[in-house]
Amino acid sequence: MTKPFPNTMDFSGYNAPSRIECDVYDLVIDGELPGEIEGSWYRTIPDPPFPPLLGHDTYLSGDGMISLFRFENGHVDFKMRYVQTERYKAQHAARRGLFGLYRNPYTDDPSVRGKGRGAANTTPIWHGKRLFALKEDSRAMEVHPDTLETIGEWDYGGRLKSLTMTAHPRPDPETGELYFFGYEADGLASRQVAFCVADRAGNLIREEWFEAPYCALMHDFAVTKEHIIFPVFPTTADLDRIKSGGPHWVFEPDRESYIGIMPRNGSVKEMRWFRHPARMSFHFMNAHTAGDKVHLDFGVSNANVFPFILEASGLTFDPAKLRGGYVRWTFDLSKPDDTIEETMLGPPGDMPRVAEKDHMKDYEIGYYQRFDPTIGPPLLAGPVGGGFNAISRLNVRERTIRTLPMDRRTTVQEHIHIPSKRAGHEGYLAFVADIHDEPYSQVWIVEAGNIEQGVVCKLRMPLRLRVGVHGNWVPAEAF
Ligand code: V55
Ligand code: FE
Repeated sequence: MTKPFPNTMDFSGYNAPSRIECDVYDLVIDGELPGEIEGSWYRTIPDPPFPPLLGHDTYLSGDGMISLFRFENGHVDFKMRYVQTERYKAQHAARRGLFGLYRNPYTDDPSVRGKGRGAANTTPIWHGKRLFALKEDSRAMEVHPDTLETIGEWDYGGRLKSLTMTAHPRPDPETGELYFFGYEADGLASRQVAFCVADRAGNLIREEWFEAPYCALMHDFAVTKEHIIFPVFPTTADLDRIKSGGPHWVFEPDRESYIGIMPRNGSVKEMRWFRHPARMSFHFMNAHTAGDKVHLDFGVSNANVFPFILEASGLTFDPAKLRGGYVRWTFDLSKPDDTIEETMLGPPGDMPRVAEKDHMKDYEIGYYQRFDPTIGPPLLAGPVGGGFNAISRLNVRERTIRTLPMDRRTTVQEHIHIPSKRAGHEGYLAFVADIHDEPYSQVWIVEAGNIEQGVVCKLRMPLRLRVGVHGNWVPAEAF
Protein backbone atom coordinates (compact mmCIF):
# COMPACT_ATOMS: atom_id res chain seq x y z
CA MET A 1 0.00 0.00 0.00
CA THR A 2 1.44 3.36 -1.03
CA LYS A 3 1.27 5.89 1.80
CA PRO A 4 1.17 9.70 1.51
CA PHE A 5 4.35 11.54 0.57
CA PRO A 6 6.20 13.46 3.31
CA ASN A 7 4.70 16.78 4.21
CA THR A 8 7.88 18.71 3.29
CA MET A 9 8.53 21.41 0.71
CA ASP A 10 9.93 18.85 -1.73
CA PHE A 11 6.55 17.10 -1.98
CA SER A 12 3.97 19.85 -1.30
CA GLY A 13 2.04 22.44 -3.32
CA TYR A 14 3.28 22.62 -6.92
CA ASN A 15 6.06 20.25 -5.83
CA ALA A 16 3.52 17.53 -5.02
CA PRO A 17 4.24 14.51 -7.24
CA SER A 18 1.92 14.30 -10.25
CA ARG A 19 2.54 10.62 -11.26
CA ILE A 20 0.22 11.07 -14.23
CA GLU A 21 1.16 9.51 -17.56
CA CYS A 22 -1.35 10.87 -20.05
CA ASP A 23 -2.35 12.10 -23.48
CA VAL A 24 -4.43 15.21 -24.01
CA TYR A 25 -5.56 15.64 -27.58
CA ASP A 26 -6.07 19.23 -28.75
CA LEU A 27 -5.53 21.50 -25.77
CA VAL A 28 -7.95 24.39 -25.26
CA ILE A 29 -6.27 27.60 -26.44
CA ASP A 30 -7.25 30.98 -25.08
CA GLY A 31 -6.16 33.78 -27.48
CA GLU A 32 -4.44 33.45 -30.85
CA LEU A 33 -1.67 30.88 -31.18
CA PRO A 34 0.85 32.34 -33.67
CA GLY A 35 0.50 30.15 -36.78
CA GLU A 36 4.25 29.98 -37.39
CA ILE A 37 4.85 28.00 -34.16
CA GLU A 38 5.29 24.44 -35.43
CA GLY A 39 7.33 21.92 -33.53
CA SER A 40 7.85 20.05 -30.27
CA TRP A 41 8.48 21.38 -26.79
CA TYR A 42 9.95 18.71 -24.51
CA ARG A 43 10.18 19.16 -20.74
CA THR A 44 11.67 16.91 -18.07
CA ILE A 45 10.23 16.73 -14.57
CA PRO A 46 11.47 14.92 -11.45
CA ASP A 47 8.29 13.10 -10.44
CA PRO A 48 8.71 10.40 -7.77
CA PRO A 49 6.17 7.61 -8.21
CA PHE A 50 6.58 6.43 -4.59
CA PRO A 51 7.33 8.05 -1.23
CA PRO A 52 11.05 8.04 -0.46
CA LEU A 53 12.72 4.99 1.09
CA LEU A 54 14.23 6.98 3.95
CA GLY A 55 11.10 9.02 4.67
CA HIS A 56 12.67 12.16 3.19
CA ASP A 57 14.37 13.11 -0.06
CA THR A 58 15.14 16.05 -2.30
CA TYR A 59 13.01 17.07 -5.27
CA LEU A 60 16.14 16.54 -7.42
CA SER A 61 15.90 12.74 -6.98
CA GLY A 62 12.44 12.28 -8.51
CA ASP A 63 12.15 9.81 -11.38
CA GLY A 64 12.25 11.47 -14.78
CA MET A 65 8.94 12.22 -16.43
CA ILE A 66 9.09 13.66 -19.93
CA SER A 67 6.34 15.79 -21.42
CA LEU A 68 5.73 16.84 -25.00
CA PHE A 69 3.70 19.74 -26.38
CA ARG A 70 3.38 19.07 -30.10
CA PHE A 71 2.42 22.24 -32.03
CA GLU A 72 0.96 21.32 -35.43
CA ASN A 73 -1.42 23.18 -37.78
CA GLY A 74 -2.64 25.52 -35.06
CA HIS A 75 -3.31 22.68 -32.62
CA VAL A 76 -1.37 21.56 -29.57
CA ASP A 77 -1.39 17.95 -28.34
CA PHE A 78 0.11 16.95 -25.00
CA LYS A 79 1.77 13.73 -23.88
CA MET A 80 3.56 12.76 -20.67
CA ARG A 81 5.46 9.53 -19.85
CA TYR A 82 7.95 8.24 -17.32
CA VAL A 83 11.43 7.49 -18.62
CA GLN A 84 11.84 3.75 -18.05
CA THR A 85 15.21 3.82 -16.32
CA GLU A 86 16.56 0.86 -14.36
CA ARG A 87 15.70 2.89 -11.28
CA TYR A 88 12.11 3.47 -12.37
CA LYS A 89 11.54 -0.17 -13.36
CA ALA A 90 12.90 -1.53 -10.08
CA GLN A 91 10.67 0.74 -8.01
CA HIS A 92 7.64 0.11 -10.23
CA ALA A 93 8.02 -3.65 -9.80
CA ALA A 94 8.44 -3.33 -6.02
CA ARG A 95 5.68 -0.68 -5.73
CA ARG A 96 7.86 1.36 -3.38
CA GLY A 97 10.85 3.71 -3.16
CA LEU A 98 14.14 1.78 -3.14
CA PHE A 99 16.76 4.50 -3.40
CA GLY A 100 18.18 6.43 -0.44
CA LEU A 101 20.06 9.71 -0.28
CA TYR A 102 20.74 11.82 -3.37
CA ARG A 103 23.69 10.26 -5.22
CA ASN A 104 24.55 7.87 -2.42
CA PRO A 105 24.13 4.21 -3.43
CA TYR A 106 25.33 3.10 0.03
CA THR A 107 21.96 4.19 1.42
CA ASP A 108 19.83 2.15 -1.01
CA ASP A 109 17.68 -0.89 -0.37
CA PRO A 110 19.88 -4.02 -0.75
CA SER A 111 17.62 -5.27 -3.59
CA VAL A 112 18.94 -2.53 -5.91
CA ARG A 113 22.66 -2.80 -5.11
CA GLY A 114 24.64 -2.21 -8.31
CA LYS A 115 21.56 -1.03 -10.26
CA GLY A 116 21.57 2.22 -12.25
CA ARG A 117 20.47 5.15 -10.12
CA GLY A 118 20.06 7.67 -12.96
CA ALA A 119 16.66 9.34 -12.94
CA ALA A 120 16.83 10.99 -16.42
CA ASN A 121 14.97 13.93 -14.90
CA THR A 122 16.82 17.10 -15.85
CA THR A 123 17.02 18.04 -19.55
CA PRO A 124 15.59 16.74 -22.83
CA ILE A 125 17.91 17.33 -25.78
CA TRP A 126 17.54 16.64 -29.51
CA HIS A 127 20.77 15.84 -31.34
CA GLY A 128 21.75 13.64 -34.28
CA LYS A 129 18.04 12.87 -34.89
CA ARG A 130 17.68 11.37 -31.43
CA LEU A 131 15.93 12.58 -28.28
CA PHE A 132 17.71 12.15 -24.94
CA ALA A 133 16.68 12.64 -21.33
CA LEU A 134 19.69 13.64 -19.27
CA LYS A 135 20.78 13.52 -15.63
CA GLU A 136 24.30 14.53 -14.69
CA ASP A 137 25.09 11.45 -12.58
CA SER A 138 24.53 8.99 -15.47
CA ARG A 139 24.57 8.51 -19.20
CA ALA A 140 21.76 9.72 -21.44
CA MET A 141 18.50 7.81 -21.84
CA GLU A 142 17.14 7.76 -25.40
CA VAL A 143 13.40 8.38 -25.77
CA HIS A 144 11.20 8.17 -28.89
CA PRO A 145 10.40 11.73 -30.02
CA ASP A 146 6.75 10.98 -30.94
CA THR A 147 5.61 8.30 -28.48
CA LEU A 148 7.97 9.15 -25.58
CA GLU A 149 8.64 5.43 -25.24
CA THR A 150 12.04 4.71 -23.70
CA ILE A 151 14.53 3.23 -26.15
CA GLY A 152 17.41 2.70 -23.69
CA GLU A 153 20.70 4.02 -22.35
CA TRP A 154 22.81 5.86 -24.92
CA ASP A 155 26.60 5.40 -24.92
CA TYR A 156 27.41 6.63 -28.45
CA GLY A 157 27.52 3.15 -29.90
CA GLY A 158 29.80 1.88 -27.13
CA ARG A 159 32.35 4.65 -27.73
CA LEU A 160 31.65 6.87 -24.69
CA LYS A 161 34.02 6.03 -21.82
CA SER A 162 32.58 8.49 -19.32
CA LEU A 163 30.00 6.99 -16.97
CA THR A 164 28.26 10.37 -16.77
CA MET A 165 27.00 13.09 -19.09
CA THR A 166 26.06 16.61 -18.10
CA ALA A 167 22.42 17.69 -18.35
CA HIS A 168 23.73 20.88 -20.00
CA PRO A 169 25.35 19.97 -23.29
CA ARG A 170 25.98 22.92 -25.62
CA PRO A 171 24.94 22.70 -29.27
CA ASP A 172 26.87 24.82 -31.79
CA PRO A 173 24.13 26.22 -34.06
CA GLU A 174 26.54 26.58 -36.99
CA THR A 175 28.52 23.33 -36.95
CA GLY A 176 25.68 21.21 -35.56
CA GLU A 177 28.14 19.70 -33.05
CA LEU A 178 27.17 18.91 -29.48
CA TYR A 179 29.74 19.89 -26.84
CA PHE A 180 29.38 18.17 -23.48
CA PHE A 181 31.25 16.80 -20.51
CA GLY A 182 30.86 14.28 -17.74
CA TYR A 183 32.13 14.84 -14.22
CA GLU A 184 32.75 12.06 -11.70
CA ALA A 185 33.47 10.42 -15.04
CA ASP A 186 34.89 7.19 -13.61
CA GLY A 187 32.96 6.89 -10.36
CA LEU A 188 31.62 8.47 -7.20
CA ALA A 189 33.44 11.59 -5.96
CA SER A 190 36.13 11.25 -8.64
CA ARG A 191 38.00 14.34 -9.89
CA GLN A 192 38.01 12.99 -13.44
CA VAL A 193 36.14 15.07 -16.01
CA ALA A 194 35.54 13.91 -19.58
CA PHE A 195 35.34 16.61 -22.27
CA CYS A 196 33.40 15.33 -25.29
CA VAL A 197 32.16 16.42 -28.71
CA ALA A 198 29.62 14.69 -30.97
CA ASP A 199 29.45 15.69 -34.63
CA ARG A 200 26.30 16.87 -36.42
CA ALA A 201 25.23 13.27 -37.11
CA GLY A 202 25.62 12.29 -33.45
CA ASN A 203 28.94 10.43 -33.65
CA LEU A 204 31.29 10.87 -30.72
CA ILE A 205 34.39 12.50 -32.25
CA ARG A 206 36.30 13.64 -29.14
CA GLU A 207 36.65 12.45 -25.57
CA GLU A 208 39.52 13.79 -23.49
CA TRP A 209 39.81 13.47 -19.73
CA PHE A 210 41.33 15.86 -17.22
CA GLU A 211 41.48 16.22 -13.47
CA ALA A 212 39.47 18.99 -11.77
CA PRO A 213 41.11 20.81 -8.80
CA TYR A 214 38.59 18.97 -6.58
CA CYS A 215 35.40 16.99 -7.08
CA ALA A 216 32.65 19.61 -7.53
CA LEU A 217 29.03 19.81 -8.59
CA MET A 218 29.69 20.90 -12.17
CA HIS A 219 26.13 21.38 -13.35
CA ASP A 220 26.80 23.40 -16.51
CA PHE A 221 29.70 24.65 -18.60
CA ALA A 222 30.15 27.13 -21.44
CA VAL A 223 31.52 27.12 -24.96
CA THR A 224 32.58 29.96 -27.25
CA LYS A 225 33.73 29.75 -30.87
CA GLU A 226 37.32 29.61 -29.54
CA HIS A 227 37.23 28.30 -25.94
CA ILE A 228 35.73 25.79 -23.54
CA ILE A 229 34.99 26.98 -19.99
CA PHE A 230 34.70 24.58 -17.02
CA PRO A 231 33.40 25.98 -13.73
CA VAL A 232 34.47 24.40 -10.44
CA PHE A 233 32.55 26.00 -7.58
CA PRO A 234 33.02 24.60 -4.06
CA THR A 235 30.00 22.33 -3.73
CA THR A 236 32.12 19.25 -3.10
CA ALA A 237 31.91 15.47 -2.72
CA ASP A 238 33.96 13.14 -0.53
CA LEU A 239 34.08 9.38 -0.99
CA ASP A 240 34.54 8.50 2.69
CA ARG A 241 31.55 10.62 3.64
CA ILE A 242 29.44 8.94 0.96
CA LYS A 243 30.58 5.47 2.02
CA SER A 244 29.60 6.16 5.60
CA GLY A 245 26.05 6.98 4.44
CA GLY A 246 26.47 10.75 4.47
CA PRO A 247 25.46 13.39 1.94
CA HIS A 248 27.05 13.50 -1.50
CA TRP A 249 27.37 17.30 -1.54
CA VAL A 250 28.38 19.98 0.93
CA PHE A 251 29.05 23.64 0.22
CA GLU A 252 32.48 24.85 1.45
CA PRO A 253 32.47 28.67 1.74
CA ASP A 254 36.19 28.77 2.56
CA ARG A 255 37.31 26.97 -0.57
CA GLU A 256 38.16 28.85 -3.78
CA SER A 257 36.24 28.65 -7.04
CA TYR A 258 38.26 27.62 -10.10
CA ILE A 259 37.38 28.29 -13.73
CA GLY A 260 39.25 26.21 -16.30
CA ILE A 261 39.62 27.57 -19.83
CA MET A 262 41.04 25.63 -22.77
CA PRO A 263 41.24 26.37 -26.48
CA ARG A 264 38.30 24.75 -28.25
CA ASN A 265 40.52 23.27 -30.93
CA GLY A 266 43.33 22.53 -28.50
CA SER A 267 43.78 19.95 -25.79
CA VAL A 268 42.76 19.61 -22.14
CA LYS A 269 46.51 19.82 -21.42
CA GLU A 270 46.28 23.52 -22.32
CA MET A 271 43.72 24.20 -19.57
CA ARG A 272 44.38 27.42 -17.63
CA TRP A 273 42.80 27.75 -14.18
CA PHE A 274 41.52 31.11 -12.95
CA ARG A 275 40.59 31.62 -9.29
CA HIS A 276 37.97 33.48 -7.26
CA PRO A 277 36.55 33.29 -3.70
CA ALA A 278 33.77 30.74 -3.11
CA ARG A 279 30.77 31.28 -5.34
CA MET A 280 27.95 29.11 -6.66
CA SER A 281 26.04 29.03 -9.90
CA PHE A 282 24.08 26.39 -11.72
CA HIS A 283 23.53 27.86 -15.18
CA PHE A 284 25.39 30.03 -17.67
CA MET A 285 23.51 32.33 -20.03
CA ASN A 286 26.18 32.49 -22.73
CA ALA A 287 29.87 33.03 -23.32
CA HIS A 288 32.01 34.48 -26.08
CA THR A 289 35.61 35.19 -26.96
CA ALA A 290 36.73 38.66 -28.11
CA GLY A 291 40.44 38.74 -28.92
CA ASP A 292 42.38 37.76 -25.80
CA LYS A 293 39.31 38.02 -23.60
CA VAL A 294 36.76 35.38 -22.72
CA HIS A 295 33.43 36.61 -21.33
CA LEU A 296 31.07 34.42 -19.28
CA ASP A 297 27.58 35.72 -18.36
CA PHE A 298 25.60 34.15 -15.52
CA GLY A 299 23.69 34.50 -12.26
CA VAL A 300 26.06 34.10 -9.32
CA SER A 301 25.56 33.86 -5.56
CA ASN A 302 27.86 33.49 -2.58
CA ALA A 303 26.28 30.22 -1.41
CA ASN A 304 24.57 27.12 -2.73
CA VAL A 305 20.86 27.82 -2.29
CA PHE A 306 19.57 24.21 -2.29
CA PRO A 307 18.21 23.62 1.24
CA PHE A 308 19.32 19.96 1.38
CA ILE A 309 22.90 20.95 0.49
CA LEU A 310 23.00 23.84 2.98
CA GLU A 311 21.67 21.55 5.70
CA ALA A 312 24.32 18.94 4.91
CA SER A 313 26.96 21.69 5.11
CA GLY A 314 25.88 22.76 8.59
CA LEU A 315 24.82 26.10 7.11
CA THR A 316 21.44 27.77 7.45
CA PHE A 317 19.84 29.77 4.71
CA ASP A 318 20.03 33.42 5.67
CA PRO A 319 18.49 35.65 2.97
CA ALA A 320 20.16 38.67 4.62
CA LYS A 321 23.60 37.16 3.98
CA LEU A 322 22.87 35.92 0.49
CA ARG A 323 24.64 38.04 -2.12
CA GLY A 324 24.26 37.65 -5.81
CA GLY A 325 23.69 39.27 -9.14
CA TYR A 326 23.73 38.74 -12.84
CA VAL A 327 27.37 39.16 -13.80
CA ARG A 328 29.94 38.97 -16.56
CA TRP A 329 33.24 37.34 -15.64
CA THR A 330 36.06 38.31 -17.97
CA PHE A 331 39.24 36.27 -18.30
CA ASP A 332 42.18 38.05 -19.92
CA LEU A 333 44.29 35.39 -21.60
CA SER A 334 47.04 37.87 -22.48
CA LYS A 335 47.91 38.26 -18.78
CA PRO A 336 49.84 35.61 -16.85
CA ASP A 337 47.84 35.88 -13.61
CA ASP A 338 44.77 33.90 -12.60
CA THR A 339 42.41 36.73 -11.63
CA ILE A 340 38.88 37.32 -12.89
CA GLU A 341 37.23 40.68 -13.59
CA GLU A 342 33.55 40.93 -12.61
CA THR A 343 31.03 43.42 -14.03
CA MET A 344 27.33 43.68 -13.12
CA LEU A 345 24.76 43.01 -15.81
CA GLY A 346 21.54 42.95 -13.78
CA PRO A 347 19.69 41.80 -10.67
CA PRO A 348 20.07 38.17 -9.46
CA GLY A 349 18.21 35.32 -11.12
CA ASP A 350 18.52 31.98 -12.91
CA MET A 351 17.05 29.90 -15.74
CA PRO A 352 18.91 31.79 -18.47
CA ARG A 353 18.15 31.31 -22.15
CA VAL A 354 19.41 32.88 -25.37
CA ALA A 355 18.16 32.34 -28.91
CA GLU A 356 20.04 29.30 -30.18
CA LYS A 357 21.44 31.33 -33.12
CA ASP A 358 23.22 33.64 -30.60
CA HIS A 359 24.85 30.81 -28.68
CA MET A 360 28.68 30.96 -28.22
CA LYS A 361 28.96 34.42 -29.85
CA ASP A 362 28.91 38.09 -28.90
CA TYR A 363 25.18 38.63 -28.44
CA GLU A 364 22.71 41.24 -27.31
CA ILE A 365 19.66 39.61 -25.69
CA GLY A 366 19.21 37.00 -22.95
CA TYR A 367 16.12 36.01 -20.97
CA TYR A 368 16.18 34.89 -17.33
CA GLN A 369 13.93 34.55 -14.29
CA ARG A 370 13.91 36.46 -11.05
CA PHE A 371 12.15 36.58 -7.72
CA ASP A 372 10.76 40.07 -7.14
CA PRO A 373 9.75 40.43 -3.46
CA THR A 374 7.66 43.54 -4.22
CA ILE A 375 5.14 41.32 -6.07
CA GLY A 376 4.45 39.18 -3.02
CA PRO A 377 5.91 36.64 -0.61
CA PRO A 378 7.62 33.52 -2.03
CA LEU A 379 5.29 30.72 -3.19
CA LEU A 380 6.33 27.09 -2.82
CA ALA A 381 7.59 25.80 -6.19
CA GLY A 382 10.76 24.04 -7.30
CA PRO A 383 13.85 22.61 -5.58
CA VAL A 384 14.97 25.78 -3.80
CA GLY A 385 11.60 26.36 -2.15
CA GLY A 386 10.40 29.65 -3.59
CA GLY A 387 9.47 29.90 -7.25
CA PHE A 388 10.41 32.72 -9.63
CA ASN A 389 7.73 35.36 -10.26
CA ALA A 390 9.18 37.47 -13.08
CA ILE A 391 10.83 36.90 -16.47
CA SER A 392 13.33 39.49 -17.64
CA ARG A 393 14.81 40.31 -21.02
CA LEU A 394 18.36 41.51 -20.48
CA ASN A 395 20.14 43.59 -23.10
CA VAL A 396 23.73 42.68 -22.23
CA ARG A 397 25.21 45.46 -24.41
CA GLU A 398 23.08 48.29 -23.03
CA ARG A 399 22.83 46.70 -19.53
CA THR A 400 19.08 47.36 -19.52
CA ILE A 401 16.27 44.99 -18.58
CA ARG A 402 12.59 44.73 -19.39
CA THR A 403 10.39 42.52 -17.25
CA LEU A 404 7.18 40.54 -17.38
CA PRO A 405 6.01 40.34 -13.75
CA MET A 406 3.56 37.68 -12.60
CA ASP A 407 0.82 38.45 -10.09
CA ARG A 408 1.16 37.53 -6.40
CA ARG A 409 -0.42 34.09 -6.82
CA THR A 410 1.64 32.90 -9.81
CA THR A 411 5.11 31.39 -10.26
CA VAL A 412 6.81 30.50 -13.51
CA GLN A 413 8.46 27.29 -14.60
CA GLU A 414 11.47 27.55 -16.94
CA HIS A 415 10.78 29.36 -20.22
CA ILE A 416 11.98 28.15 -23.58
CA HIS A 417 12.71 30.31 -26.62
CA ILE A 418 10.91 29.59 -29.89
CA PRO A 419 12.57 31.30 -32.88
CA SER A 420 10.43 33.13 -35.44
CA LYS A 421 10.67 32.61 -39.17
CA ARG A 422 9.86 36.30 -39.72
CA ALA A 423 12.82 38.63 -40.35
CA GLY A 424 13.45 40.99 -37.45
CA HIS A 425 11.09 39.11 -35.11
CA GLU A 426 12.70 37.99 -31.85
CA GLY A 427 10.52 34.89 -31.49
CA TYR A 428 8.53 33.76 -28.49
CA LEU A 429 8.98 32.59 -24.93
CA ALA A 430 6.77 29.74 -23.70
CA PHE A 431 6.50 28.61 -20.09
CA VAL A 432 4.23 26.82 -17.64
CA ALA A 433 2.51 29.27 -15.30
CA ASP A 434 1.61 27.82 -11.92
CA ILE A 435 -1.39 29.72 -10.59
CA HIS A 436 -1.37 28.73 -6.95
CA ASP A 437 -5.04 29.24 -6.16
CA GLU A 438 -6.22 27.36 -9.25
CA PRO A 439 -6.18 23.58 -9.55
CA TYR A 440 -4.63 23.35 -13.01
CA SER A 441 -1.55 24.73 -14.76
CA GLN A 442 -1.56 26.93 -17.85
CA VAL A 443 1.04 27.43 -20.58
CA TRP A 444 1.66 31.04 -21.52
CA ILE A 445 3.25 32.25 -24.72
CA VAL A 446 4.66 35.78 -25.01
CA GLU A 447 6.53 37.72 -27.70
CA ALA A 448 10.22 37.58 -26.72
CA GLY A 449 10.87 41.10 -27.99
CA ASN A 450 7.84 42.56 -26.15
CA ILE A 451 7.58 40.52 -22.99
CA GLU A 452 6.17 43.37 -20.97
CA GLN A 453 3.12 43.40 -23.29
CA GLY A 454 2.06 40.12 -21.72
CA VAL A 455 0.47 36.92 -22.87
CA VAL A 456 -0.32 36.28 -26.57
CA CYS A 457 -2.14 33.02 -25.83
CA LYS A 458 -2.72 30.53 -23.04
CA LEU A 459 -2.97 26.74 -23.27
CA ARG A 460 -5.38 25.53 -20.61
CA MET A 461 -4.14 22.27 -19.08
CA PRO A 462 -6.69 19.86 -17.63
CA LEU A 463 -4.20 18.87 -14.91
CA ARG A 464 -1.59 20.32 -12.60
CA LEU A 465 1.97 20.03 -13.93
CA ARG A 466 4.58 19.40 -11.25
CA VAL A 467 7.39 21.96 -11.41
CA GLY A 468 9.78 20.75 -14.10
CA VAL A 469 13.47 21.43 -14.54
CA HIS A 470 14.49 22.13 -18.14
CA GLY A 471 12.90 22.03 -21.57
CA ASN A 472 13.89 22.50 -25.17
CA TRP A 473 12.21 23.45 -28.41
CA VAL A 474 12.64 21.31 -31.52
CA PRO A 475 11.28 23.02 -34.65
CA ALA A 476 9.16 20.79 -36.91
CA GLU A 477 11.72 21.02 -39.72
CA ALA A 478 14.45 19.52 -37.48
CA PHE A 479 12.88 16.03 -37.52
C1 V55 B 1 20.28 20.51 -10.56
C2 V55 B 1 19.22 19.69 -10.93
C3 V55 B 1 19.32 18.32 -10.77
C4 V55 B 1 20.47 17.79 -10.24
C5 V55 B 1 21.53 18.61 -9.89
O1 V55 B 1 19.27 22.56 -11.12
C6 V55 B 1 21.44 19.96 -10.04
C7 V55 B 1 20.22 21.96 -10.70
C8 V55 B 1 17.08 17.85 -11.49
O2 V55 B 1 18.34 17.41 -11.05
O3 V55 B 1 20.55 16.45 -10.06
FE1 FE C 1 20.14 22.83 -14.95
